[in-house]
Amino acid sequence: MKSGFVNIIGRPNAGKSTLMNALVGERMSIITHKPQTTRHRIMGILSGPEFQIVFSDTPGYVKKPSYKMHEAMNRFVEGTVEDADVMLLVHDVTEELEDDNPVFQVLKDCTAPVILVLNKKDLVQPQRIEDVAGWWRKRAKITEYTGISALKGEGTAELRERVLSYLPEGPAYYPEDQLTDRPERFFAAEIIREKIFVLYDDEIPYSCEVGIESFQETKTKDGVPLARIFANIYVMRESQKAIVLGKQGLAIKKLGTYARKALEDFLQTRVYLELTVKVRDNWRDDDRSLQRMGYQ
Ligand SMILES: Nc1nc2c(ncn2[C@@H]2O[C@H](COP(=O)(O)OP(=O)(O)OP(=O)(O)O)[C@@H](O)[C@H]2O)c(=O)[nH]1
Ligand SMILES: [Mg+2]
Repeated sequence: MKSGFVNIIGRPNAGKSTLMNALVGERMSIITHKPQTTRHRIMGILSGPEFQIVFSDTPGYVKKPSYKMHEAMNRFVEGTVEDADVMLLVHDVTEELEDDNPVFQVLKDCTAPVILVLNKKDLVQPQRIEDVAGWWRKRAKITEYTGISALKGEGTAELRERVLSYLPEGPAYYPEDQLTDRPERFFAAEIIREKIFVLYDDEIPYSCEVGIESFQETKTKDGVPLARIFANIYVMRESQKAIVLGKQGLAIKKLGTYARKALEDFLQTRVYLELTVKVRDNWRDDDRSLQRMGYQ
């Protein structure tokens, strides 16, 4: 039996969550085209007859934290260095190469093997992969590299094999059927947040947090299973509340419909969803709020 912890880090939007979902084979972490989608460390557990890999998806490492939530996100990433058996450093090959990439700093303290995962190879010529790999190898301690497309699932099975080859002998840390360390309501909140990222522009996605007020599994009058979910959307200011609600409540109605459908898909049951928008003054910079929201 082989087992271990495999931590996925990189800059925002590199494709870390897409990769974790592909490696685990489940839709777990939310994915959007906007950077800074993931805000927490989220485990995805892959168990086989002779192995267990505990992946961690992490927030994109923010170069210049603008508020305390960013600092918390960066701390989640820094914490992954300590407990990694293998590091997956994900880099988007379409991105410019930055000599001041803040991920270098994180990697300096890393003693685990680092696999450089050059993602989005579907968007570039093969030579670009070699060039980018060469650039990284001059600047960081890279054990090996591979070009993949997490989106298309190209190279992900091979990557899983490479990861396994580095894992030590060890027991399964979690029951075989456990997929993650997070409860269902965490994912319910994440799914609502994903739809906020998709439907709203500018600063709104970055100003919202979702909290599940209650989550009840019941039945309809006809005995059909039904999840009743009451969720709060926290914004930072009154003016943002007006935007989230929209004219005559149209925007939040659309959000509710999108989120309910996604929740029904995820939970495989009918869902009744009620969304309430609340102002929690400048929550991104407020220690107490951040603590209640699980950032500290
Ligand atoms: N073309 C292409 N797009 C990809 C690939 N992998 C991910 N993407 C896209 O890149 C965007 C970001 O993907 P995510 O998985 O959310 O990236 P992330 O690194 O988790 O981002 P943060 O959570 O914001 O740090 C999404 O629009 C994905 O569909 C890939 O292999 N090819
Ligand atoms: Mg992510």
